[in-house]
Amino acid sequence: MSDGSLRKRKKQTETKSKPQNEASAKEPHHVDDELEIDTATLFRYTRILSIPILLFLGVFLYLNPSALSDAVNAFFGFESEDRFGTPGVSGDALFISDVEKRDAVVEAFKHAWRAYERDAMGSDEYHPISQNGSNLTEAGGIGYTVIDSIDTMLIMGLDDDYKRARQWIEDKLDFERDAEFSTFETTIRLLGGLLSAYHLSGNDSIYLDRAIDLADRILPVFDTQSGLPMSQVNLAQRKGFPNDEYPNLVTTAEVATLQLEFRYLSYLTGREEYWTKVESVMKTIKEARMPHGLASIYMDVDSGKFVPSAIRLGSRSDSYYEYLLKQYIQTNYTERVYKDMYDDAIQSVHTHLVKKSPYARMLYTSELIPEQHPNGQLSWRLTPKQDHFVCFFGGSLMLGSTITGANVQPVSVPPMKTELTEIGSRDWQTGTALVKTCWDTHDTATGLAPEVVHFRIPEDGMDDANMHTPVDWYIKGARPGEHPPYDARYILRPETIESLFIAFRLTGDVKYREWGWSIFQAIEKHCKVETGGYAIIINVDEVPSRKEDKMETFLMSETLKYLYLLFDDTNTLPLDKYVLNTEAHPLPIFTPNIRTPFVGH
Ligand code: DMJ
Repeated sequence: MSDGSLRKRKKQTETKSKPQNEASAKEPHHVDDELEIDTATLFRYTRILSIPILLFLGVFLYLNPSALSDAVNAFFGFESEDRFGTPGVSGDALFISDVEKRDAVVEAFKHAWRAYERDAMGSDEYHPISQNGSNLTEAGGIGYTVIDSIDTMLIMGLDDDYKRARQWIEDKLDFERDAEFSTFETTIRLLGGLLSAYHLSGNDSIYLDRAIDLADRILPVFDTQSGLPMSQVNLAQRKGFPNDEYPNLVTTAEVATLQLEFRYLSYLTGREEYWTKVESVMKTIKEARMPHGLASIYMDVDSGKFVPSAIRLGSRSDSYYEYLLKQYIQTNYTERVYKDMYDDAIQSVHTHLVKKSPYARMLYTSELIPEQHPNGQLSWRLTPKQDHFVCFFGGSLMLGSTITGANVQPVSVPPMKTELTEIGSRDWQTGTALVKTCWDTHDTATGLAPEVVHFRIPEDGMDDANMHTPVDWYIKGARPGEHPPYDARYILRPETIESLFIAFRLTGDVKYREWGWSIFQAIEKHCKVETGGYAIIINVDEVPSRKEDKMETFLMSETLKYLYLLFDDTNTLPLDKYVLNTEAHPLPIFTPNIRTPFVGH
């Protein structure tokens, strides 16, 4: 813009000077006089013009008191007094796609999808090194990869790939499989994927028909004493089964992360049972509230109570927190009960789990591990362990603060401090700090973050262990020259990138794009399989990296989708119109047309 106005100004000067030169050719002795007159005229005009300009500026600053300080802060990169973050740098980037980077992400998606299509079309999972597919059970595939990827193709505008994938769904998809599948995974990846494809394709009925077929096969899992769903479902028998590993128990994330999908299906079909079954789970969870307000990772499927087990934001409870907020958003903020449950849970997280590392003061969330004493008493041991899963939480907190913690709607980008309540402001700051921590855990040899990190605490005994004492965080059990522990791997997970996408949308701060780009490049460098696809790496601190022969389906449904959205402009899937399920399948926000018993007033 400034180039254009400079060019314009130069042109005006040239046009003006022309008659002057003509005049001076005729009357060379009056050149100085004319110049003096011109200068005087110019001075007079400037004085006249300056009055309305100053008036205009005065009114503008009166109406936008922070405009001047914002400009200064943006120039020097200071945090504004009135706002969170540094607008200006920021704001403009929001509406401009970074086309080159966005297209690079599309190329990566094509590299993944087309290899899968070439070697394993229709198989549930893909193994890029052996160029093979495999199914989750011996009963045959259920379209795990195809359905999880199809909305990303629609969003990226990959029409030909999309048509072939749709054709596969029309011709080959079959849920009549006599085997047990995870209730949670089948819902978030398949039901979520089908519903999203239905909406994004402009209501192509094939997806809704398949979604209804699948949901009806899953519904019997809710037929338990407590109404909490069983972990496994046999799709052909239409029957729920417990998990072999922990019969009678269900995980909190699994039971509390089915709601967005079944509620949207209920909205589309008018069938209340989809709604009431998943809503009754939330009612059970609300009634089971423990005194500290936190959720353990396991619940008893008969009693509907929490059982003493780890408390954390990571695996087996992560998306419980995510869906509390998203259920409130999904129904257009009409169900107050979810706001209350969310605020209550987040307060407890702040009270009990949010901690800082000793040196760089990195903010993280700890775990609480229950310990049963011989006298029967239960105590909780704080463990400074943070799963990669937790990295969804920074972005989620930021989003929550602009909704449940806002005084006005919508808040500015980034929010003005006066627009957030005290709680909202706390969540915003915790959220941005957690996003930064997750980014900082990419400080590894590959630039990729491990599956699990531990933070230093005074009593960890690490100082005596060896010469290379970690400063703030470390990968537990990782020793040079030895086989890496499970925690050291990067399995193409999306959580940090998901938070970067949300943080960018809410702030417009380009640093989130820069961090995302750096992670994308690391994936390209260390996980890409030249013949096609991407693979897990078993140690983020080892270069060249060693790969494992698996490409998780969430690479195409989440990781690459979030990267694409990070570099695209805000018109694609605006956050005030869509809520993304935990597998990054976008579902539209709607106002519910049924009134249910669980209104929570
Ligand atoms: C995804 O399947 C979902 O995001 C789920 O909620 C947990 N995490 C994996 C990806 O890491």
